[in-house]
Amino acid sequence: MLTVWGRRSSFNVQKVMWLVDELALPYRHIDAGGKFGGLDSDEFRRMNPHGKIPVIKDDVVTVWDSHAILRYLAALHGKPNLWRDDPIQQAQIDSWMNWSQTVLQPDFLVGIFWGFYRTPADQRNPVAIERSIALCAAHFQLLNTILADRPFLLGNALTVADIATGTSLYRYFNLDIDRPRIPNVEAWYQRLQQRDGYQKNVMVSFESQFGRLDY
Ligand SMILES: N[C@@H](CCC(=O)N[C@@H](CS)C(=O)NCC(=O)O)C(=O)O
Repeated sequence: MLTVWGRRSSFNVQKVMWLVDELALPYRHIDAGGKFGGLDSDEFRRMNPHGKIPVIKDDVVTVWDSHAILRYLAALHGKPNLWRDDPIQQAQIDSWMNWSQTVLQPDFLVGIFWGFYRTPADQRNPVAIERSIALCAAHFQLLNTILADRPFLLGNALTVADIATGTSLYRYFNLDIDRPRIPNVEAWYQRLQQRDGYQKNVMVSFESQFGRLDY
């Protein structure tokens, strides 16, 4: 049986929960982090020495870091649709996953979601926020180009690349910020919103995080 630790309001936990539901895996969910705490206990630190969520454990192994978890679960349960045996196709998925974790997430989650939405108005850095908004506009315009001839990032079907990257869309489209015209990204967002796993795990109100820097 799979166990997933992490509060459902966490963006990184949402990705994992979405995949778990796409795979229709039976699981036990344990709230941890934020108001639930528990990340500093010896037991939790033995699972993730960094004391962060998400963490998963199955009958064989404990895995921490959302993208390591996505790769592990998809490799085990998600072939041939969400994950691929062919290293060439796998590398395409991986490229988007890395881009989304190392480029999009810092500019969107840190720069806009934390820098603008979660930071109290009198503590915001308007120059840094404007820069992040411009960087994200460029990122989403690039995605708009990629999605011009395909419904999902890698082609005709959802892969883990869409899960890693598409989790940002709910927040991006629901923040009060300027966005460029990106109809192909909007159409992709519509497609993702039709999926039960996206509705249940990603389309989660984040209002309680407004102007609040603590977890
Ligand atoms: N790179 C890690 C980041 C993990 C991380 O920073 N998790 C945050 C939540 S998104 C956390 O544990 N924060 C402490 C808390 O929620 O109490 C991943 O993708 O899993």
